[in-house]
Amino acid sequence: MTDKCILIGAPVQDGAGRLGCEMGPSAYRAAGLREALTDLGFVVEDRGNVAPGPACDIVHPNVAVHHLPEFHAWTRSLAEAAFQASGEGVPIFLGGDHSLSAGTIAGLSRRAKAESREFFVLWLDAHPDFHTLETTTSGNLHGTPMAYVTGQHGFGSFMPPLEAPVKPENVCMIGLRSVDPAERNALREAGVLVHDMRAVDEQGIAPLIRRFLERVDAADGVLHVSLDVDFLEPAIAPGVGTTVPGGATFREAHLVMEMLHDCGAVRSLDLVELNPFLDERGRTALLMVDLAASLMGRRILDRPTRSF
Ligand code: 5AB
Ligand code: MN
Ligand code: MN
Ligand code: MN
Repeated sequence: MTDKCILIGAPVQDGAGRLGCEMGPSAYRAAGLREALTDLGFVVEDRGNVAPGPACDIVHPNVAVHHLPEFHAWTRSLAEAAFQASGEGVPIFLGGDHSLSAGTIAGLSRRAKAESREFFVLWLDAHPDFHTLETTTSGNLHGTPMAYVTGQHGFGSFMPPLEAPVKPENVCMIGLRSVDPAERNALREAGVLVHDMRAVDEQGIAPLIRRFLERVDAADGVLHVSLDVDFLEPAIAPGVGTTVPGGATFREAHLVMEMLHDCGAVRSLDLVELNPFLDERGRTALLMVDLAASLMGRRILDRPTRSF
């Protein structure tokens, strides 16, 4: 990893079904993300918040779909911001709902291609977010970014073209416990590597992560990590609109982050779906900052004492 971290706020909330994610970037700043990274020895540059690109008129025949023009506009500007920043340091995207990953991953994958590196994504989430514009029934576009970036059917005339679609077999999803039937079929057909919560319970999270990281290493690949707050057990991370019981524990989540740090392949990170309006005295924001610090190299024994 380089010694430079670039913080990029992505106050996106139109992809979610309720308001509040727009406040996410401010909450991460208030929770001390910059300070945590500075303490680790990084040079931290906070680029402030990205603004969406110009809006255009697009309407999809699926009447459930809402805020498609905004999704398009954010995807364009975030893809550009991600492409630029990933050439200069380790970008950390402060969400914002998960629709922002359509943009960040599109830009990061373009960067990897420009550098002739194999690109991988680790998706830590209760949900696969693998709906197409046709299959979503909620119409909430935070349920679609992985389908978009892997070039699934039907985004072509509605969304910015992808310069470098992500290979579905280079995506590993861990923590899933809420998958819609259309997503289940599409994931299987596309060949995405999926580990649901049952796999975590039966096999332990470490072997699942290790196997994937070995593949990244064998390909000398670069890895992007997309961390949805709802990957975590709601009891420790209540500040999210889409809680699903049975999430990753504090210890599992930290272990994943520490293994990711040790592998040395992580080049970028999304912190998504934090809804500060639903949080309790900032504890979810603080936990996400803590996890980001673990990923960037903080050892668990070095964590400052803090009660959650
Ligand atoms: B999140 C659901 N599959 O499409 C849908 O939180 C949930 O970014 C999507 O993972 C959850 O609305 C999106 C039911
Ligand atoms: Mn998600
Ligand atoms: Mn989710
Ligand atoms: Mn969510």
